[in-house]
Amino acid sequence: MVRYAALKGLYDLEKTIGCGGFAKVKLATHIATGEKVAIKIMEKSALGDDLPRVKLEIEAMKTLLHKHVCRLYQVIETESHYFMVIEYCSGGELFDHIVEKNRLSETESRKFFRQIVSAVAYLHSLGYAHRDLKPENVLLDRDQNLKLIDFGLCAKPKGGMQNHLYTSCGSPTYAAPELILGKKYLGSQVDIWSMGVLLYALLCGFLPFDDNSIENLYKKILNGKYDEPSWLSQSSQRLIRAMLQTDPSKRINIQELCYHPWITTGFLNPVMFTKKTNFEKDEEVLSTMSAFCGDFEEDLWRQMVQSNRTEYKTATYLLLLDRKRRGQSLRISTFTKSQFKQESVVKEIPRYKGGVHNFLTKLEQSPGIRINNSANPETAYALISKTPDNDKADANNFMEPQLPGRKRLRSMDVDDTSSPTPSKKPNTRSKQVVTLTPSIISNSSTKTPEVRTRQSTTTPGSARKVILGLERGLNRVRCVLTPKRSTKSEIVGREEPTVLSGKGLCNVSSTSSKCPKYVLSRLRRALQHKGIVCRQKGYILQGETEFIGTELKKDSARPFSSRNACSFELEVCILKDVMSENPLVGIRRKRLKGDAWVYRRVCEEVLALAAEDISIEQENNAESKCLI
Ligand code: 6BB
Repeated sequence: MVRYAALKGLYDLEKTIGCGGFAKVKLATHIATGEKVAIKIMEKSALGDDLPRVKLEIEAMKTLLHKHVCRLYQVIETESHYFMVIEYCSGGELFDHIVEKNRLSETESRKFFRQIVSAVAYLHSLGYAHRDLKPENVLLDRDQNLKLIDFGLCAKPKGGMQNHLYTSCGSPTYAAPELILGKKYLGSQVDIWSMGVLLYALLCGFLPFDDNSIENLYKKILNGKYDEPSWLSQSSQRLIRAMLQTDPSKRINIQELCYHPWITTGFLNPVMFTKKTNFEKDEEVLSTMSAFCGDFEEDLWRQMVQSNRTEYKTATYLLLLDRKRRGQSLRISTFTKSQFKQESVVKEIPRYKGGVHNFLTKLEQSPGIRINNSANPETAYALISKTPDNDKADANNFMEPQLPGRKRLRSMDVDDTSSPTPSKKPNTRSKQVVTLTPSIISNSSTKTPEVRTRQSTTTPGSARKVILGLERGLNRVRCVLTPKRSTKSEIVGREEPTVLSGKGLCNVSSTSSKCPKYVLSRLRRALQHKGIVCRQKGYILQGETEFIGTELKKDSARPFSSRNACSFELEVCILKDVMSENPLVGIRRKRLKGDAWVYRRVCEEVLALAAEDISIEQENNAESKCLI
């Protein structure tokens, strides 16, 4: 694993959750608070012409403070890297939530869509256009609230949002006609179009404009014609039509959207937001930090405001603020005391050549290792009145300062399952529950020709039932099972398949076969049949579809991504269900890179093809062929 000196003592890095272009996103623990964060890591040497875009992304995320925009806690710039420490969203992508449910009800769609409208109205009010709005860029937090991510393509037109932009970028399926035509366009108007596609995807479970050929996809978008499935209410249809107007001047604008009857139904009030850009001053959090690091509250506050999200202290303050909002105790690990001291000593903030604060300069002055200062009389114990709770906290090197006369928040977090122990081994196998059923698109009236063919001709009903029926069964039992993976599962290229149960059963389709090797061979055959190159590691097949998309590159911005490129993993595993005695053989899927909808379609097709074979095996009662 790559170790980054700049993060040492501050963040414990865990697994990679996203990777693309020049950036990767890793899960991490903020050591001082024990809170989970996401860290976007960008290597400067790989940025090239994209450097101004990264700077804009950082500037935007520093400015934007909204409940439904993923919060930036800290930026660390070193000579070689940028590290953006961002809010953790344990619920994963909205995209997976849609796939899991096939499509969302109007009520749930409205709840989510109001949050998106609120975030986008806020961005626009501050002069920013997102330009890459899609369900993959909307994450869910632990409370099922949406958070917008990826401001890597955002724009802040000089002179305000009424000024035109010229760069074609974003994802083709969400791109407005004026973008495809390469015309000048207004950022606010292309965002509204993408939101129309997004709302359609929420309510329908598929895209309004879709095609394997990028040329046909563009034709469909320019034509502006899409199917309106029968389950869409009149009001939903009207709103989608207002957003998917090919003529941008006729498209609904963000103010009208906030007040649209579909948006206000059941809520009475329109979507609203406050235009703030400064985080609030919370005396309790400040005094907790002041008690911990010995700085005066006012000095601390000034440092945090002036340093503009470059300090570890600011990240700690913001994470403690989040804990307080959730009703959790304010605690700081004594392990990090030396880091805070270091920041207090450096009064003049050193600046890196490029103008962004250089955190490494300070780290080079520090010992660079985590020191347990709990024995120091100035530190933890002088500030904490000893209680059984505090003893417990000390065991984890966390302190919960208690100042005289100050009301203390709950001392123990009943619902706090994240480990506050910095040294504790992270859970490297957390997954989201996603059910990918071959039937998703069969309900739709907007099937692509290819999908229609597969369903009507290539996949016999029995084969589809083999996967589909069992998946439904899995949905039922998923919640009551205990998460458990066999220890062998961590071994790469293992000889035995991974055993999954409970929470591990997400993104998993069950099969009717009892023989993992047989399923593996059928999967390999299906991938081969589809012309997908794959690599095998034990029971894992890694497939990659080729890049055949057209790229529209203008200026220095990221072009439309190649439409058909995606890489993914299919793993044959054993499904253990406490409700039934017999284990099943399942297929777990995971998107590694590329377009989410392409991934979904490829998986559907490969699984359907493999299911055909498996159902034949079942009919022939061919379990005895298990030694293939
Ligand atoms: C972020 C995140 C924040 O993720 C691949 C790209 C925040 C991701 C997260 C999660 C799942 C589980 C736990 C945490 C800012 N920018 C990008 C981010 C990008 C990846 C999202 C998932 N798909 N929390 N999480 F997504």
